[in-house]
Amino acid sequence: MSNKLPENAIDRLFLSSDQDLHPFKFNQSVVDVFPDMINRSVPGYQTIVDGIGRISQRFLSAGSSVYDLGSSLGNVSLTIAKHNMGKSVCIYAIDNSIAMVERCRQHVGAYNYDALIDVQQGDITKLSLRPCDMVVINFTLQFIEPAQRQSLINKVFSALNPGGVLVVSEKISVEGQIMDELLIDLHHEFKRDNGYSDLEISQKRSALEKVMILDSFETHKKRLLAAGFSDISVWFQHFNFLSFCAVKS
Ligand code: GEK
Repeated sequence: MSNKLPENAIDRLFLSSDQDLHPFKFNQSVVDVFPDMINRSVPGYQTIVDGIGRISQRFLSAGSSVYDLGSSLGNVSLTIAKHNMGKSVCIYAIDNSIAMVERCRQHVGAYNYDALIDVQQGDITKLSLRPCDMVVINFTLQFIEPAQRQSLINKVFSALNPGGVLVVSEKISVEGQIMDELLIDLHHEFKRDNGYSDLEISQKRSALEKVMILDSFETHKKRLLAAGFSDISVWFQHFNFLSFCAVKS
């Protein structure tokens, strides 16, 4: 089944200058190039996914439940399944893009781990969560309306069992203009080094402007503290891309 997936399709969505620039959507065209897009755009993406698998190993036990919120093609679900073989964990992979969900089902179906990976279409702001030991929001909170972020994190805190962990990865803004500009510039250089042109970089930036709203780490931390998390720590940073853990004590 996996050889039917266009895993090697190159992201050229923002190449031409005469296109109508609509706000960015996770539609079929994005799904078709998603593996290439995320690897060439997000510094450390594979390291983060691998790290999440390793973190999950420390928090999950036999029969644990986990949520992968904004699962896209299921890379987080798969790394959790891979690092928890023999525990029969149950992973709920949720995404609101039907094109993502369909491709995700094909993708996870090509692997043979003992985890149950339940891929469902749903809006993570409306979903009720069952009790669980881990929740991952890998580069998805930034696409949620800022006014809805606190209630989402509160809901995650309530669903986590004591000792459970939330992992959030985000592109961040930095409080301080010089550092903010430096990290943005370094990220654009990363994209140029990965073959994106200046036009592609600026057109993608415009398309994302109203749909991807960045918070600073300070804002993320305040939100986690307000929800009730006490043990919060960054475990990965590459330029303005961050991943952090929050444990429910
Ligand atoms: C990965 N975590 O590969 N409800 C559910 N899904 C949503 C919502 C919502 N309200 N809003 C956006 N999404 C993945 C990468 S991508 C990040 C996550 C990126 C989904 C959206 O459809 C998309 O699949 C995902 O969140 C964001 O580890 O492409 O930069």
